[in-house]
Amino acid sequence: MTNSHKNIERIIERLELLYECGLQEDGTHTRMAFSQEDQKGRALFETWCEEAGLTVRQDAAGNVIARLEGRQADSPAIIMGSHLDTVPDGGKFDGVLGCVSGLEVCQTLSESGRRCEHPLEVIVFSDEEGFRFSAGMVGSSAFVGEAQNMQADDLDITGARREDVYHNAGIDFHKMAEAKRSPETVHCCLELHVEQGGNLDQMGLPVGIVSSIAGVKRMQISVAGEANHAGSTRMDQRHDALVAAAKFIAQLPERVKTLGDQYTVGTVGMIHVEPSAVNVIPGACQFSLEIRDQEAKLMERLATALREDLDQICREAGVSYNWQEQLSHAPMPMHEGLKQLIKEQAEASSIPYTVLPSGAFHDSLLLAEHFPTAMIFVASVAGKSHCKEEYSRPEDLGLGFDLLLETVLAADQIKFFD
Ligand code: HGY
Ligand code: MN
Ligand code: MN
Repeated sequence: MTNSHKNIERIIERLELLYECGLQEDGTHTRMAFSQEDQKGRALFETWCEEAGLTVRQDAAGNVIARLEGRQADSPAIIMGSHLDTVPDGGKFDGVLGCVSGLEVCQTLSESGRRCEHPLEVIVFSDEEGFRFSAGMVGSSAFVGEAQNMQADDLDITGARREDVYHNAGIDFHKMAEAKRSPETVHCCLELHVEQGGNLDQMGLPVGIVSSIAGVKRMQISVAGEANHAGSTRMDQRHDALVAAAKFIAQLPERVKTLGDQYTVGTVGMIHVEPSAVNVIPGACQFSLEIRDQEAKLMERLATALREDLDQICREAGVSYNWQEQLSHAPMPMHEGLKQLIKEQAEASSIPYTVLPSGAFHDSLLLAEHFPTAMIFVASVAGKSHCKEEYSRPEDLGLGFDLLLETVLAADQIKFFD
């Protein structure tokens, strides 16, 4: 089966309709996890699934699970999962492509009267991005049975309590563990996703097969100094929390370069100063710190070195700090047998590809620890992502969809992935 023009048209139309669910008053587009906009997008997606003849349910972690039965009713499912929540003013493709393409696989097979042996499931994992509560992959963590460092009283970026936000989204915070999926009900997991980097675009390739997914460590760092008068406090009498934080942040790129390898990245994405007044020396400063790499030991070494840097900078500035780890996942290789299967389908369909690591994390990072899991990338033009300029060419989307469809059909013929 190869991609028909209709598939791509329907995929692109759905990407656009979901994008518009996130339209904000200021013209930006955001579907923050558990927000009205996120729920609007999920409801629209559920309607499409029902119209395509899939049964739809939500698990205890708010993951949407749309299922198309196979010939062998009680056999384990082939899962095509990703996410619909976005970062602030994110693009049209991140996460959404995997959900919409998974639905397109099911709809294409149904419309052509073809049924797989295995049931097919399209899963929308909740809160993959994690910018609301600073720790992502909430739905997939519960799905694989991995407890996250989450408390009912955690406050999100608007000051709302985690338990209340989840309750308003129909999720009982205290029952999320019930979402744990038993491995014998899963045949394999496949995620189609935009690369979110520029490698494929630079190589002029439409698709990639992911070798491994970078690990991630996310910390919330609070620096406490002394608020004081900006005019009457001499420079040598100050304990300025922002200056200490700024010193640490300014040296981050050099430290990552010195201690890391070609895949190591370090980012401070959020910062907050108190009392944040022009004539008051900052008494407190909180910022996020995130490091990623393809090698767990290197990430540990870098985190230790950065913590020592902060310790020294704060001692010299006469301020104190708190280093709180919020998210920590080791890098994960993708399943060898599934990667080989994707390669075979690409070669059989003469789809040019390369094998490459993922710098971004995905729900598949967690799925891969528990189920046979692989990812297919579609080229991101100029490598742009997590911004409105995110774009992938329709012809590349079509080849990505073809490869996903062919891989699902091939995986359906395999008895068991060890
Ligand atoms: O941050 C990430 O890597 C993913 O896009 N959530
Ligand atoms: Mn994503
Ligand atoms: Mn993302």
